[in-house]
Amino acid sequence: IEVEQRKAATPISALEQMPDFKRQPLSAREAIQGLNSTGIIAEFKRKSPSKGIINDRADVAATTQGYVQAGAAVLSVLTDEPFFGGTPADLQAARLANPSTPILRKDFVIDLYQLIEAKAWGADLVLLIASCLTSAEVAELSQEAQNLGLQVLLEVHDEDELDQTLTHTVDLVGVNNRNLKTFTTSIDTSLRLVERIPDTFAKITESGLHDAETMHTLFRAGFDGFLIGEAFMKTADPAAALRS
Ligand code: IGP
Repeated sequence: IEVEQRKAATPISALEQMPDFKRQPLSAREAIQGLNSTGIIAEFKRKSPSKGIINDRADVAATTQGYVQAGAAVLSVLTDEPFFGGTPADLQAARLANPSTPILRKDFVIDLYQLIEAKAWGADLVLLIASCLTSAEVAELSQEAQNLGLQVLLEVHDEDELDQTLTHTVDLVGVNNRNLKTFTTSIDTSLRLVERIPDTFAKITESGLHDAETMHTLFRAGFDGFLIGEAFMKTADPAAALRS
């Protein structure tokens, strides 16, 4: 519904006029798989359906800049307002504050229009969630993202989603440890699925990561990247939480 409203207010031709639409996107994949990368994708998230308000004071520019200084390889910025309290302005502010770090537009992408928005707002990659899309939609949207020069992180929760939706136009595969029905997280999901992801994709483990030991276990299991939100955002100084 909000997508329809934005479409009516801002035609594609207007998005294409925005300065960042012409920007050359950065490679999240390289940032994560590079030799000295921490592999950390640090997320800016004010609230969530599972936790309610996590942090309603943090400033997006200062927080994302702090994340980068603390070693984040990639940033993730929520742009979904109803569930996560994110806005397009958050993504644009993160872009402005961090010119050389890849940024993920974290949202429920179901439409080509949202890919064009992502590019216009300064994102380098987009999330496609297998549980929200058919395999044909994943194929089509990931191809369109690639045409725009955006990388794609495909999020899966189980073997079926992975087997049915994985396609060569995806760059990174994320295993979400959060069960969307119960909201509980278990890294067993990641440990189970990692072997099924071909090495041609960067492998990301998402959600419920709170300590270095768990990350080390997941690193040894074969993950290149770690998507972390709440563990940082629930503190008064999210970037300090990443440093420690
Ligand atoms: C981060 P956490 O538990 O560290 O805050 O999780 C991220 O994985 C989570 O925000 C997320 C998400 C999503 C949010 C994963 N997939 C899809 C919105 C939509």
